[in-house]
Amino acid sequence: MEWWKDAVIYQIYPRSFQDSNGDGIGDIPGIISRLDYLQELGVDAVWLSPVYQSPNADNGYDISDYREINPEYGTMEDMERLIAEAGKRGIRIIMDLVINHTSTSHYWFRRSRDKTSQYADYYYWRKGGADGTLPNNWTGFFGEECWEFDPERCEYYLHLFAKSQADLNYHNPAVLEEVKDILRFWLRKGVAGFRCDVINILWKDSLENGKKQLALTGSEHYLSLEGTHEILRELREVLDEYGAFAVGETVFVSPEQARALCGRERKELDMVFSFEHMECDQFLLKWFKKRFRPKVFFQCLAKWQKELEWNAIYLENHDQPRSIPRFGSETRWKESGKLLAALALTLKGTPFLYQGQEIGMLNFDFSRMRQLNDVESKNVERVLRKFHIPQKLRWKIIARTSRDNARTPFQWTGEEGAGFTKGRPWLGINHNCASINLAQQESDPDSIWNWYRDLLKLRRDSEVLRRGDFALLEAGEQVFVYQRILGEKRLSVALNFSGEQAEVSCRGKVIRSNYGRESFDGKLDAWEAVILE
Ligand code: TEU
Ligand code: CA
Repeated sequence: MEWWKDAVIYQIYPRSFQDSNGDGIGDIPGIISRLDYLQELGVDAVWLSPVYQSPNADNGYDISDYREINPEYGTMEDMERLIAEAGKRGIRIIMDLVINHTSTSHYWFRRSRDKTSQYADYYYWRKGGADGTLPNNWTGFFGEECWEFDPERCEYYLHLFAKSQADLNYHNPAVLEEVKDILRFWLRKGVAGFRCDVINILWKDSLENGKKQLALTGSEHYLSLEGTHEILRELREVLDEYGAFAVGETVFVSPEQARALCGRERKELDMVFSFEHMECDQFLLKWFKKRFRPKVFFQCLAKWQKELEWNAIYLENHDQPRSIPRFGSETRWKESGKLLAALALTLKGTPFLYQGQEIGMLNFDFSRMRQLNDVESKNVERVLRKFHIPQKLRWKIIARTSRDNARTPFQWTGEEGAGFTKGRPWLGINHNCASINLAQQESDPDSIWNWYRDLLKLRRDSEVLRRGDFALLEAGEQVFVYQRILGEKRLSVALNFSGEQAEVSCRGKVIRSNYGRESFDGKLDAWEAVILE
């Protein structure tokens, strides 16, 4: 029945959504207390970033027990209550499935240190060279080496992410069987599906040296290989037992590779998060920013719209800086926030909204490293130091790219603690919460939040917006104009990504305008979005 094609999915980063007990950490009872809010906003499903037991080296993306809830977030009973309470409100729960690696605190890893144990081959263990060289020349995602020596086993283990995130060895069939059991465990509890973390790198074909590259040396040995497709087809069989859904986070994929991962006939994933549009303002790596050129962004989005039958649409998540300062304008916060909402909710595909996006939250206002938590930012700081990059430049690089930009607590109110916590928040709350907060926006009919709510309703009521084909009309330096077409029905969307007026050739009856205009003569104001019939 492909319910996800008509759905809008809301991502919750549990640590930062709602604290219920004053310890400064968001939790599951907190999420439950906000289900009415999500229903009012009008979303159909929630993707929960990981809530499993974890030592939190990477905030839950380092899992130490897939069948336990992190006590900071609550209990298994809380989780079951969340699934049930969400269900009562017509909201499905999607779990984050992190199966490329586990925490080194997982008992599989701990036992894997013993070469005679049944877990000995659950990970990639290798000897280094006699002269102290690492098993190969690969480099990891977090800007560091990806081999760590374990004194107990006297071997190195592979970790493409942080040191305490050891990559699982899918050459050992027992690993996949474990994963299938984990899927069943959660599907039996009633979750609707999974967001599959870095799912296109599961299979490593060999551990030979890679071709030297500026980043991710070795990646030709694991990016989107046939072995991964085979794993996904096995997982799909389990998902199908429950009619469950799967979206894959897929790094460095081309449209062709994406089709091979989520084409209907492939029986693997339902859709993928691609990254190309998120790379428009960077040069090789996210740490090297280049000027954002709307045209490049539009062309990229249009390309993916054309090349894929169905896309997962997103402008924000817990790994990316906020979208307004990035693709819009902080000085025209409200207009550009609404413009980005119009983009996210009128493309063809399943929109994923990230918590706080619906009230136009901005990047953090920290001023020093000490205020950050993100393991990636800390590693990069270390690497930049090693290369003697001066402090000022280091901070500049990290401040605009750090993942903590999206991880500051949700701004429910303008009070101290932002309605997020009565205690000391685990990560600093942005001082702009005095003006940017939900309470204010709920009471303001012209707010970004009310605009999101309105567009969500428009989408629910409009089959052409949900299912219609995409046709590009214009991808210019400032304007993005496209149509959604279903049979005789046709909607045009015109977006001006600039602070200057712009002209477009499409006309029609105004359905929505973020300037509240009633008729349209082809002239768009600064950061204006119009939807025409
Ligand atoms: O992200 C994978 C991933 O590609 C990002 O980490 C990306 O490399 C990075 O953000 C660039 O800055 C997933 C999760 O979304 C992320 O939160 C985890 O840290 C990572 O996997 C490891 O599990
Ligand atoms: Ca708490």
